[in-house]
Amino acid sequence: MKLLILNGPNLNLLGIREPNIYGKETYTDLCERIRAYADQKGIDVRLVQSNHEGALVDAIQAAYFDGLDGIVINPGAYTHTSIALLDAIKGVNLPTVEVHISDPDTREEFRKISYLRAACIATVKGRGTQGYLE
Ligand code: CA2
Repeated sequence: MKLLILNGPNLNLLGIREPNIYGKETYTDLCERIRAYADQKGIDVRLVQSNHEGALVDAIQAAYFDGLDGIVINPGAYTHTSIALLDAIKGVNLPTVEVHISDPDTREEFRKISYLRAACIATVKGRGTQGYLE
């Protein structure tokens, strides 16, 4: 099994700012932890982070064209704005899980809407970076 683990804007800043919300682990630490866990499970992972909406769409499409089996996505703030990412996930029809480190439903009003949720088979939120492994 091969999965795309896709992270959106500013998630490369993990561990650098706002540790009270997003924890102390850096993006590099997170990637290493995901890779080690996936190795144990015999899962091959493609780890991608981008601050650009179009690059995230390209990564979703590449997962489809390259025959990957599913997607784990933390779309960052594009969660709350991006019909393009919703359409990309619907378009490739790969099983996709939405992950949020924090629980956006308990934060500001504008974080309560997820455009992507409708296209995802599950949402994991508020579990810290452990949520990626779940
Ligand atoms: O809780 C999550 O994982 C979010 O997807 C994170 C997004 C936020 O816009 C969503 O509402 C919820 C923000 C990611 C930014 O990450 C940072 C990490 C460290 C320092 C600054 C930003």
